[in-house]
Amino acid sequence: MRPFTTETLEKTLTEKLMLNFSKTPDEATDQEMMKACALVLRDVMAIRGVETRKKTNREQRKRVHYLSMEFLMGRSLMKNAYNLDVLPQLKEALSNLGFKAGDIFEMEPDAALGNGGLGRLAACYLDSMATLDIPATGYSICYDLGLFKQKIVEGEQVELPDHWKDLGMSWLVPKPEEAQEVRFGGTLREFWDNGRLHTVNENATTVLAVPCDMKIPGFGTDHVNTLRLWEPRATSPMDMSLFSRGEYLKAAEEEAMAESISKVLYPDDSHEEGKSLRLKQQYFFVSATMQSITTKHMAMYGTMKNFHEKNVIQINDTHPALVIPELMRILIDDTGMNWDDAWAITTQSVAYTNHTVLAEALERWPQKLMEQRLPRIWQIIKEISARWQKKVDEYYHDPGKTQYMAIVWDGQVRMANLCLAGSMAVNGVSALHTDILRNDVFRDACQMEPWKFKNVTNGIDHRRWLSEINPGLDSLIRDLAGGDEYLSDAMALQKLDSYAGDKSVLDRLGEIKRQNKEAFALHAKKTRGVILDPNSIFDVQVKRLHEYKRQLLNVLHIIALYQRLQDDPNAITQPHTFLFGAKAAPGYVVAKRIIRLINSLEDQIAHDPICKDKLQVVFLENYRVSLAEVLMPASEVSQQISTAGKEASGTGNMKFMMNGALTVGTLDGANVEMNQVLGEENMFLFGLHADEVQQLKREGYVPQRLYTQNETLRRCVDALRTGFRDGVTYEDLYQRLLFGSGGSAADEYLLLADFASYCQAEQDMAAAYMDRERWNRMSLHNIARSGIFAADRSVKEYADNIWHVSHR
Ligand code: 26W
Repeated sequence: MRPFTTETLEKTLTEKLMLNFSKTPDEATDQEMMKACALVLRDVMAIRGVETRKKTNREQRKRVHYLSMEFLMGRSLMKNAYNLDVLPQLKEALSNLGFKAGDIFEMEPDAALGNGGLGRLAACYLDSMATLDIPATGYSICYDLGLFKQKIVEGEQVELPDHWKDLGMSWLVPKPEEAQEVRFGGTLREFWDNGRLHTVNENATTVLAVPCDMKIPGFGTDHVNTLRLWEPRATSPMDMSLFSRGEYLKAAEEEAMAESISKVLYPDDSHEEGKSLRLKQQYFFVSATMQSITTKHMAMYGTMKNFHEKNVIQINDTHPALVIPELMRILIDDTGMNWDDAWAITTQSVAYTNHTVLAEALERWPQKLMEQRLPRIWQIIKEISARWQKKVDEYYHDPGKTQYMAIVWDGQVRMANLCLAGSMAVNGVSALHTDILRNDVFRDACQMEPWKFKNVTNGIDHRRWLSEINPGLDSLIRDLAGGDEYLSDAMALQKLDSYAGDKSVLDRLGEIKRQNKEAFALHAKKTRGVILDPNSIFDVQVKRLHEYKRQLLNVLHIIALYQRLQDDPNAITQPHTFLFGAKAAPGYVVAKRIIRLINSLEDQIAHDPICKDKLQVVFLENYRVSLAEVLMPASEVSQQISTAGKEASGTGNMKFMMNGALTVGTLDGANVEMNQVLGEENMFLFGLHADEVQQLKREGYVPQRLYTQNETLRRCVDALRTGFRDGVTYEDLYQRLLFGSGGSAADEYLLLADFASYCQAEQDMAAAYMDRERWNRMSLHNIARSGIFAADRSVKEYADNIWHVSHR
């Protein structure tokens, strides 16, 4: 049911402004209006949230608890208005009150409580879980600062703090009455009572965890779920007795210690950090979450024996893996259960999703740190480890396997192995990735317990990533594919396929893209002062900067094009704009150098008259959810060019596809499944396959040989050494490709091996672009067949095959 008409919305907004800011609409600022909108929608969601909870309780339904260190939510105003079915009414009401809806939406900061794919996936799944009427709660930390804001200063990335809460807080409701105490450090005391050994954690430092709840409305339903973000507080805020004894510095210190836990989001998505603060963050949110879940369960059922029947704990990578020992601790220490019963319940409650096979991203914690910071948890992990080791040993009788599968080994706790032991399900995020888990990374665990291993290919919220951000395309789809059916059934997009021969439809599709390109060009001019040419191909690579994602391969190809233009100014007939957007982890030196390089190249090409109206490179500063929302509808080429076997799935690839961009890509992650629905003829594939990559590495890969043999390649790579007109040279990147550096092998990610094949794919793509009708047809097929990449499909698979919860 639509909660407002334009008129009632106008009235309610006016009241809100009055009550909260003592202002009438004509006095209110855009900021105040944005807050008023948030508060008004929040009220509706609060009411529906209560109904949802009551219904769930009445029906005693199983609940999903989705734990993630990251939720990359982006903006919520337009999204919530959309899901509550009041978006047109809100726009009209704002306009009637003298505001521009677009300006109000622009006021909202992104809630960037995440790095990249893993965090955005969590946000998309929240939307689908609510839409499918699944009783689900997300849990994370209420970081004070989101992911850093990126500024480019003289070509280099500079990180600035992201104070998202100033305005972003409007969506959050603190629930101090549901606070939990989390204990760190201290000592253990054991004693016998009633024939049972008890363990108590004494002299621990306690930190209070206060939930801040954000409501998540579903689409086409009144179901409303919650994202619960934990905020740490010192247990005794500013102890007054300390004050009177003149020890207020100590009191302040305690408060600062507690609050440091939620200061920042770790900005690294590729390297395991091993820092004590991160361990504190993990245990803080995991312990608060488990206590909150079990307390509610006990209140409702009065027993923990049926916990696994009524709850499922989904963990987003290993970051929340401490739920396993934490649930054990609660079951054993707080409810007096024996080990075996507690283990049976735990291992039927927890499910683990893996999101990366990069060795350097697999979390390991120093045993010492665990022991000091979390003595009881460490004790439980030791016991889990010992029992798991025994099981493995009895199965394999192979010391090599025992070592590989060990949870505690060589002074370290390996979180992935803890998850394999303690979960009922382990899943990869694309068919290829799951194959690699089954046959390679987790091979031994999979042979021992094959039933645990599942695949759930990722998906995206197509209502946000298509309907909401691309109104032109949305209206074409409504005209061709049976109205708004596709919003709740993304497979309905398939109906577009039957228009492949309809010239007028293809023209309209081309026109929509053209308009989106113009809108993006306007945006780029306003925000960055760059002039884009809407007649050129918009060829886009946006994602975190990492060597395995091979932004550098893209750069090498652009250098090749540039050099070709030098030799023959008529070599390019089709103008080409290469757009990049990427944040580098602040400590990832090579990634930052690649950003510097892209900016040097942008500058070089911009100042070369030969390139005018032919070639342009643009580095888009501060890539984030809200920038992606204007960029995706305008994109024509999607660069998905990771070394095969390295990108677990990719989800940007799906956003491009849904908005009609064509993919230039390797057979990696979900590109493989895109290829299955599209065929070779609707994308531009290139490069080594995952097995060929492995084979080449085994045989011994010598990039210098390719460098010597391939003249074009040699000239590009040499250009790194020579540098550009800004006087910056890239000898370091040159060395890294040809000889390796910093402990990494020469051309670790096989750029040189895939170079020739990549250039060919780009050439085929540019040729296809010249035939507008053919291009638009390919684009139509991409949109039509993107339905399987809707998050609704993924979440249904989790619900049916892993969670065993009912859904709409
Ligand atoms: C410990 C540091 C750290 C932090 C985050 C290591 C690894 C991560 C994530 C697992 C990285 C990540 O975001 N992975 C991405 O997850 C997406 C959603 O499944 C996939 O689509 C991407 O392919 C994968 O790189």
